Amino acid sequence: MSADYVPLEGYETLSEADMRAQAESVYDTLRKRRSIRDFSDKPVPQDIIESCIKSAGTAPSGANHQPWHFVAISNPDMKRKIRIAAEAEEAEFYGGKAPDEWLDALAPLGTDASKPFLETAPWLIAVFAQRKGGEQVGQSKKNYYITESVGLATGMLITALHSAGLGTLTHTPAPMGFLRDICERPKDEKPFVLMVVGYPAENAQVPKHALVKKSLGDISTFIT
Ligand code: IYR
Repeated sequence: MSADYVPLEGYETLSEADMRAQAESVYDTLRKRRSIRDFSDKPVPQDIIESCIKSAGTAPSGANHQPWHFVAISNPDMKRKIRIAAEAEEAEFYGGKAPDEWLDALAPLGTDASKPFLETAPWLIAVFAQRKGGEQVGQSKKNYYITESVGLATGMLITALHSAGLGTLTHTPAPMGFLRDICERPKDEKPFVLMVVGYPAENAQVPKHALVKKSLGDISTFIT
């Protein structure tokens, strides 16, 4: 089968000044993102969540197989089930399973096995990575670069949610197998991350240490 190409659309060449302003403006938006653990129970309309998931679905992926599935949950019974299962995993984690080095790394966060936000926040988005799939729904070809693809899509989801003014927590209760069962997803899908989404509570607090990001010089090397 030969490749079928069409003209590129949707790129507008900006002046360097506009490009600079745009790039700085995106940075200014993204640098304000924080992982939130204190959520308001104020509802968020479903259509906003849908738009953010559509943004995530534009991510690049191996062979364009789009190896992801997003389960968005606002149903209180489902949120409760997820909280109970996640807290059971976390109780084991904090109660002896986690190595000391890991617990030391988490100490500045002050996290523990209690996860009330899984019920308080109006939306949970369980992200699944599909081992099998294809460009068309229902195919079961091999997928490629699954972790990279789903990671990119999740990053774009977080960017969309934050840009829409919502707070998020990237939550990874380990192991997450319970999410597949509760969300009734097939065996060849692996839970990737559980995004907690909503408005930050009015007096939400964030850990001070996470405000500090590595500098441009620390995270990059320019070879010109
Ligand atoms: N899943 C646990 C532990 C945890 C692990 C990491 I790495 C974090 O950055 C934060 C928490 C929990 O959610 O408490």
